[in-house]
Amino acid sequence: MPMRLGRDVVERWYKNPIITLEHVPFPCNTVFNAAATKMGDEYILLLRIEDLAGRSVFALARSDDGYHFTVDPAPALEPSKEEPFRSYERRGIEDPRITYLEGEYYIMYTAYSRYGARLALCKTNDFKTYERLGLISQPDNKDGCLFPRKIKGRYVRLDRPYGGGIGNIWLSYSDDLLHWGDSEVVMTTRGGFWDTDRIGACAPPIETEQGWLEIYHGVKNTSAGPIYRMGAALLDLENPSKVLCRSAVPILTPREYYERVGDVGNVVFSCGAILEDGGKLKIYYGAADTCICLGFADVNHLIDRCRLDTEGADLE
Ligand code: BMA
Repeated sequence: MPMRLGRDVVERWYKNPIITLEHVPFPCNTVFNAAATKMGDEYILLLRIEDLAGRSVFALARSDDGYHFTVDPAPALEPSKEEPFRSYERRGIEDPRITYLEGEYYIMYTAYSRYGARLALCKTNDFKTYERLGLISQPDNKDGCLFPRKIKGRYVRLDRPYGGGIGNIWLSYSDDLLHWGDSEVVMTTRGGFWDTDRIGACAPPIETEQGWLEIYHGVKNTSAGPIYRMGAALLDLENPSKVLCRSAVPILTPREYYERVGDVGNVVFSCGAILEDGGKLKIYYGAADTCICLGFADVNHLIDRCRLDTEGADLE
């Protein structure tokens, strides 16, 4: 097992951060939590950008190598001016996740308003024009992401309803991507662990022969505020509400200055990862709600980590 003691499983790129305010060609406060995908050979990040007024919008960044990105001159998506979206996006659109499904890029994001956070869905096939499809949850729900294929004939999503004051990861099914049900809890917080207070999906699930690999974030509240870390779990391919194994230790924890210090310190928060040939993952993550970073992990190594940690562990 090539895990080095005291190190994170995810390896940071030595040139982190990869996108900061200086890369954004229009005035804004911060750039963080980006969705990631590839369109042909082009790497695409949909960045969450908080404007000077404090409201989040999305902007596109493009790259031909996955390391060096150029941000488009204007936002790609802003809070809608048309109902029914207008009422529910007035405080911004946040934390997008992109899933390539049946020939289209679906973007699930958090619509934020005085009524709370709820999930919304939009699609594009060229990252030039976008079609909002619907508001697909009630509040309070966030961290939604679509699986990249139907399972047993239905679409599936992970999400994070806030029930009983606890944020756990749930799963729901749909026939049309707009109406969701048959909801079940998938993973819960673990008392005393690094993910003791809240958890939520990061990147959309990645299909492997062994199961769906899900990278998720976990929160531990401390006397100095929350710490956001990342972990991994493997879900059953045909019954994804079944957790096969789960990392006991975080795969990434805030340690570097750019993860410790920013608008919200001690945060690593991913909304997207890209699987490269050979099983290497490029994980894009927001650091301290202030910049975007890149980390690498081998898919099999992450799965080994989950399996090793689960042997003998008491998973709630
Ligand atoms: C979560 C989300 C993320 C953010 C994190 C840390 O609730 O709002 O967008 O990165 O808090 O502030």
